[in-house]
Amino acid sequence: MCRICGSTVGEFFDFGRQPLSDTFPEPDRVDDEFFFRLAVGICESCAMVQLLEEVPRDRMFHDGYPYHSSGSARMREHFAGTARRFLREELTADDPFIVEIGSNDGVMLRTIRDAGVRHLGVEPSGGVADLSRAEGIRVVTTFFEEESARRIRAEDGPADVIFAANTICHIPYLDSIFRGVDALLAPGGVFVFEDPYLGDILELNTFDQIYDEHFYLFSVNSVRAAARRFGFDLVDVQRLSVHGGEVRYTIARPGTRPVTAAVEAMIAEERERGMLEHTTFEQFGANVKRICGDLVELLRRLRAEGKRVVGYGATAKSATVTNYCGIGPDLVEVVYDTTPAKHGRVMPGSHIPVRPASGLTETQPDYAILFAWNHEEEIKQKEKAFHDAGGRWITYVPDVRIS
Ligand code: DWN
Ligand code: SAH
Repeated sequence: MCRICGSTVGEFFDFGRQPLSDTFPEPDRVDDEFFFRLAVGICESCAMVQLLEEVPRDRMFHDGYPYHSSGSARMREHFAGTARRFLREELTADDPFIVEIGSNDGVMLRTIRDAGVRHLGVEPSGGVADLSRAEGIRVVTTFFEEESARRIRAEDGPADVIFAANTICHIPYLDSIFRGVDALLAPGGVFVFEDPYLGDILELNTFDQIYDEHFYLFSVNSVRAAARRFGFDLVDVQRLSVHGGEVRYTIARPGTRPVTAAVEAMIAEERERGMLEHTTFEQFGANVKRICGDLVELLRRLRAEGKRVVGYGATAKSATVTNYCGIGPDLVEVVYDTTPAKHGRVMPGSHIPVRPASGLTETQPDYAILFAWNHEEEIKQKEKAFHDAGGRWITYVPDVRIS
């Protein structure tokens, strides 16, 4: 049943039993991993693409949540720019107030703090929330939902901007989110969120964007329908190139802001591209199987030739690739990553060891699969020595290739 409108959800791909994508077990604790059925479908009525099974939120977002948003220079720049735009265009009233849902380690709010503007991060994962607090950012360690939003409104007053990046698509209970936004948002305020775009996922075959935390894969069409259903207008959309292609949605109370032409234009484009037709999703499923087949074939061949293959970037996304395609330590001996919290642990489900990124050039393997393909430019530049010494990158987006 659709989490937004209650209609039937037509399943189009089943990845089978999958682990939590951001839980990296200690090597001797792999027996108590949590698994669920990762399957994805589209609502026959409102076209919202969503998972069929929901993982309880406290299993995913807790004190040990390992993802640190500030780990990428490009993302730090992206969010500094986002904050500057809010400061320039939205936070211009007397004593403005901005709330961020899923503020993580403070990657966006840092710039707001520097400007001396009133702010609050709402972040349930205690570890990353503490990191931002240590930098003087104001954060409450809790889930954003109707109740917490009402509390914030009572204590801090209305928010001129409510922002969320890569977070709203993680939240199945959008009804409660919108009721919370309704309680907290100033009459002329905006609710802005950005998430991976279904159009880009279909075009680039980035099936690894599908994992436990990504409950929804948004399109402009489905977000407009959801906003309307919960009493808001989708007033603007903007494409972003980060994380493999995203859309930033601007939502306001009905009639308070003009709707830009971009909204209708993108919906028309989605219709033309067949983003409402079942055959499009069947084709996507066929592409997923082909890419996995090609990748495993390549890895087996390299293995047979005696080559050393590693992974780079212990991303949440790579949990789907390794576990669905069946890639274990026999094919990829180690995954290198810059996140201290992931070091000495093993990858979810596949149990490939995770080690510090310095190992790439120290051990100089023959090939590295770029699991963090969304940070390709930054990583290839940083790890230039690997390539210069003859190392080669393997990618699987949008097809399996050695570069
Ligand atoms: O939606 C989400 C996004 C924003 O972040 C969350 N559900 C979880 C997480 O997803 P992800 O793990 O797929 O995100 P990234 O940004 O692709 O992860 C990059 C990984 O690669 C991190 O573990 C850090 C690592 N890394 C590295 O080793 N060297 C990253 C860079 C930039 C590097 O140079
Ligand atoms: N905004 C950051 C973090 C994205 S990761 C970025 O774009 O890089 C997703 C974040 O959402 C995690 O830090 C997680 O703890 C948080 N989150 C999940 N459910 C939430 C909720 N209901 N309210 C607030 N944050 C939530």
